[in-house]
Amino acid sequence: MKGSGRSESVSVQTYTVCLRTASGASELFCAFEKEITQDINFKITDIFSVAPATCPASEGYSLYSSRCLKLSSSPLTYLSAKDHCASEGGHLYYLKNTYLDLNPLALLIRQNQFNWFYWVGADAIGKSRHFTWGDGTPLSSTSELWMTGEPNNFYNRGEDCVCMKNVSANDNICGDVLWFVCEID
Ligand SMILES: [Ca+2]
Repeated sequence: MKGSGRSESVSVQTYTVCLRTASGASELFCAFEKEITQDINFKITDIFSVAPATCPASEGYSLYSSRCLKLSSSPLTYLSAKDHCASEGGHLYYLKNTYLDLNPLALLIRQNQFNWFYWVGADAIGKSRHFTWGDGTPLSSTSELWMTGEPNNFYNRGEDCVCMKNVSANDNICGDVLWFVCEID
């Protein structure tokens, strides 16, 4: 109907558009937009940011710096932990951006007074020691995320899965039974 005639009545629709930043931050940048149907131009009338207000409570997730995270209630192997997060509609936690992703994890660790190894969502299974996060983003062996001396594939025993202690990473054998952190986006 756009531009189809002067005699048309002008209708105004107001709606909200949200964009997730490419870096993976959970904060959404939103804009109210108005569209006047006789005018193909959109007018942005306000810009603001919003964070998710709640997490799916039934699954035990809580907000940590605007991220819906959960520390597991029991330990599992890496692949079982990965499946467990997926069964809840989430994934093992990714740390693709140290600046953005460490703080929510640090909060979770501190608030749960947790001080042991836990799985996050990166591995090199079938990838010849090239670690990637679950969405395919590479985790460089020179990343500042690793503990000093890691990843070391200790005794060449096939340390193809990534666990953390506090907020530093270690390559570890995937069959170890560890706690883990899931995130729901
Ligand atoms: Ca190691």
